[in-house]
Amino acid sequence: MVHLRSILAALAATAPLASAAGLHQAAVAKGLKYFGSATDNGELSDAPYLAQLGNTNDFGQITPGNSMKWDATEPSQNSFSFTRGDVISNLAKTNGQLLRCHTLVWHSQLPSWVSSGTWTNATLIAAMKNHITNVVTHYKGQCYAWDVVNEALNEDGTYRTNIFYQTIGEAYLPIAFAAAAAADPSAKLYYNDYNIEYAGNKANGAQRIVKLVKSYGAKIDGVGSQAHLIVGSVSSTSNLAAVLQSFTALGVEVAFTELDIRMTLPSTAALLAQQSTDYKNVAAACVAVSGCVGVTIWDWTDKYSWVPNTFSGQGAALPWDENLVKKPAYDGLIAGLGGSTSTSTTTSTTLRTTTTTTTSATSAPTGTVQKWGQCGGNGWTGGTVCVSGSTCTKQNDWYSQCL
Ligand code: 9MR
Repeated sequence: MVHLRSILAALAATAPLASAAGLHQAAVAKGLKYFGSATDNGELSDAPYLAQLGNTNDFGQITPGNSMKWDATEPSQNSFSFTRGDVISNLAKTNGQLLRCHTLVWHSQLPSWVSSGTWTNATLIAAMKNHITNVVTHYKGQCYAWDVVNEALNEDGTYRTNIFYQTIGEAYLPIAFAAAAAADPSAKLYYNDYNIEYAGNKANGAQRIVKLVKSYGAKIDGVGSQAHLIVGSVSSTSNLAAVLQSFTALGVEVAFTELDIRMTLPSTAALLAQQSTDYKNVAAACVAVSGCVGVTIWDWTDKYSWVPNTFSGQGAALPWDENLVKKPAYDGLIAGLGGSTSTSTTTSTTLRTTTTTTTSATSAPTGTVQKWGQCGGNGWTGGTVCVSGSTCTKQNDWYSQCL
């Protein structure tokens, strides 16, 4: 893996600039499997939205935001509905994109027949296995990965109290993974959670889950770090990478699975510039870790972000604005993925904004690199001179950072 990543990076360094014309292309040039986006049925009647979602220069992978969840797929016991999920799996096929399937066991968007049912250990295990077996079998061979269990942890790293934990205990996790593996042996099976981007109790809890599943002899292939982040509060690339490495050290791959970086509205040039830097740091962290396979943003335009509905007064969390116009965050992602922002301009569609006053916040490929920015590493073609007050510091063969 390490060798493949460095070979790909070396190839990318000598490849024509056009090889990094978009987010997915830049990601693949660095040895990642994909850059992708969440989406769902309600948005697909929006023609300009659909066109950009299918732009595989930017998106080589999609995730259904809602339509494969338990309430959508098994609204009443043993009665399955795959209509809306199939729309997304078929779209992935039509577009030639990888599909991340989301999610099998979660306390939320759980129909009340499960959450408020009367269960014994045996009956809930049977119902959970029946759900997993039916859904995973239906999509067998189509999912690059399944988020098997989602958000099982409290912030302090203890298990969240949900119907599964209350009734079955922690064994529900390995039982779920084993059922998914039996139904589709080729899908990568992930534990997925938020606030595990930073070292601490919750990230430790996710590591404990990886070990637990393995200790039962069940298969777990990955940890999904959702990365619902806040502008100005995103840690450095090296810190983000170190946490990813704490998972890969356990023999699993990692991905940023639901990335968005929200701000308190209204958005300003300064906030957009900071957001661009934050996006760059997240993307660069995935590039820096050989077991990090991809980055998925939780939809690509502010028009369809979940953030304003959940966090009052916050939003503007995605790299495209509500008018489907690219924000500085797009160039930040390209820079973090080691691509060329100038190339993205030459190949951009009409969705691209023509002027922006805030791009100076993203490190120009050959200019001075800001503090925390990438300044070297195998395949790096960007700037190598740090702004005064910071020094280019090697983190690993693929990543040096102005610190
Ligand atoms: O994007 C999803 C949104 O449309 C739903 O209203 C919401 C309901 O909980 O779920 C959103 O997706 C969540 C994902 O499934 C798990 N991690 C948190 C995401 C944002 O809430």
